[in-house]
Amino acid sequence: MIESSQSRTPEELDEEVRRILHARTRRSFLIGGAAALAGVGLYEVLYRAKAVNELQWPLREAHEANRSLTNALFGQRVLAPTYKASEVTGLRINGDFGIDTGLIESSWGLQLVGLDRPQQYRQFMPDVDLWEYRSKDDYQAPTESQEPDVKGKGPGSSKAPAAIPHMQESTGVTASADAVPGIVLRLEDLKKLPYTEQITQFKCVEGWSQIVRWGGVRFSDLLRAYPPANIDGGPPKFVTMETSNGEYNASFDMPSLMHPQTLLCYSMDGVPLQIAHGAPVRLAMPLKYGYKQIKSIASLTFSNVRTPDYWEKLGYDWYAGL
Ligand SMILES: Nc1nc2c(c(=O)[nH]1)N[C@H]1C(S)=C(S)[C@@H](COP(=O)(O)O)O[C@H]1N2
Ligand SMILES: [Mo]
Repeated sequence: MIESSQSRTPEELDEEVRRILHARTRRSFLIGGAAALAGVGLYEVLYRAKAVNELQWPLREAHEANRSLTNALFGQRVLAPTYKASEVTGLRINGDFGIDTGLIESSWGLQLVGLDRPQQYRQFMPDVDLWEYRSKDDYQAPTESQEPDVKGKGPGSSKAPAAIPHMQESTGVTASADAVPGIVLRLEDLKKLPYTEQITQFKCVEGWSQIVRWGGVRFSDLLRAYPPANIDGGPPKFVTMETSNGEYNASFDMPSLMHPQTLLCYSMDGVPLQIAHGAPVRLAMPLKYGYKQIKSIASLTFSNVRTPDYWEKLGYDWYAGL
């Protein structure tokens, strides 16, 4: 199913799969054998094993081994297959953790934390935590007579007041000690970056898959425009993405994000993304399962610390490669 973008033949890849699988099988066999000799069953080994993020370590090890297998074989050299427009099936809606169905999209901003010299950008905020995501659910519609003057919309305007981003003005007031400096990008900022479309298969770990036409910005293009600061003398190793209320999150290694098919999407089928699909911006990452493709992204933090994902904490694989 996976096309190699480099020059190895399918036979050569097969051979490499066999070699790596063979090495792994021998290793698992040795571990199993040692357990048998010790007079305890594998179940017991699992049962006694200390849980690492809710998953007994031997199972976690298997996940990690899968990761090295995937990496060793394909790394970032392969592309997920792409499809024709006529093959698009659309995407069902699945998972609403952290999604505010009443989000006023014009109040949305993407917080970037860990950039190189964030002060150089006009979107700099001394504390990005102060960004306010507004929701229609919180919004009290004014009565006709009390309609306030908002941004030139005088009384009698038939429309609700336009949402105004609540960017705190930097008045020179010293930021508090736990302030998180960064920049906040608006959708318009993302739309200024190169636009990429791709039609790829979306796979949920529950066992369904659909063909989706995504549009947005390659993560690598975002990074070129807004490069991260080095950490400990090198580029950061991980990125954590979160919804505005922190209810859903996912973290990624940098190579997975730099893959040319990793998109920060704001359109589906050529039209703006629906809220339930993660508007204004969600991730599309066709080489990983759906649960890594976080919807309604509000913040993106560069770090050398790998934060546990929403689903990883519940026992799922962190890497989640197909
Ligand atoms: N914020 C958020 N993102 C999320 C989820 C969620 O519950 N909340 N579910 C994940 C899972 S398990 C899947 S399969 C996909 C579903 O995306 P869709 O609703 O656009 O099909 O979103 C992923 N991203
Ligand atoms: Mo999923």
